[in-house]
Amino acid sequence: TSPKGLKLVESDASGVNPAFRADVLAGLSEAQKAIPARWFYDDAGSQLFEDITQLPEYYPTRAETEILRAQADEFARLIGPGRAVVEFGSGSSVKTPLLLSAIAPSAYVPLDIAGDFLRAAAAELAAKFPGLPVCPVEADFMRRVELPREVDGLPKLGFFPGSTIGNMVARTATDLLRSMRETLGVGALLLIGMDLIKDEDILVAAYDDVAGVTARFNLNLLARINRELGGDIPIDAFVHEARWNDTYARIEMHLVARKAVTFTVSAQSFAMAEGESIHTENSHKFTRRTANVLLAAGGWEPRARWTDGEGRFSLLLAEA
Ligand code: AVI
Repeated sequence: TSPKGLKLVESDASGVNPAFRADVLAGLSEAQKAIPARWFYDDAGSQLFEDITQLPEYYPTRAETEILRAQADEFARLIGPGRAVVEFGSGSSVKTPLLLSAIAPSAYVPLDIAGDFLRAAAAELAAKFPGLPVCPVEADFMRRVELPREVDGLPKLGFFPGSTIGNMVARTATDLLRSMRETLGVGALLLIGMDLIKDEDILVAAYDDVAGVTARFNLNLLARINRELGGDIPIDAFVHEARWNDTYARIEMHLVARKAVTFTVSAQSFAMAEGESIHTENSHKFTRRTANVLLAAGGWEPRARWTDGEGRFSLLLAEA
């Protein structure tokens, strides 16, 4: 499945997703060409992302899962039983059960824009937790979401693992945190994953693995553009690059042209010089302070924080 609500599934009568076309055409027309990362997640891209989470270099998934296993007693103590857990995204088959087993919630509400993944993940979860009301809601959680009647009056816990917040620039991340607060209400808690700043070599390797899976994930975007938007981008002319941007404390993924290229997408022509890139993803990394500042800007008061044994990744608990 795709991570946390990053998948959009819509198409017009001709089978083209108009939002995808608009983002690609606008992004390729900018001085620094850029395409939003949410378009990575077609079927092939979602599978490649699953493969990334298993790579030796890609530590975030393992580190966050380690925290969820190790801190179950602490979650139970600080969060307590009886909350409605509202997960932003369809949920993961490993992380979500760990949280639910730790805190004994009274309902589980996964929110996702992609209804097919949502229903499949909700059914799997319901089978694992007989007796727990599971109420999936198909919605874009970048805006306030109306929660189902079943959870009216229950205290809420928002869950947003994976450091997907890091794929957003600060302004978008702040807007999302504010929307989450509106969705969950005052007094709600939020358990959110944020990846940490560390040695640049470790970060770059996590986004440029030796097996080349992340390169395939990045290049798959060009294949998707060619297939879905009638493009003729010469994919072989591009190479994957992961760069550390120290100003914004983020890993950036780019697709760099190895030579001068011209191509068309949806009948529009584009030219790129040798060495010019298409910026395809940001993955921001945090410190304890920058994580807290971001939470506070979004209307959330930091309450607790956990890291894995090697201090690579953090899970934060905050209160609205
Ligand atoms: C989904 N997201 C948190 C991943 C990340 O680490 O930023 C996406 C990813 N891109 C390349 N590898 C993983």
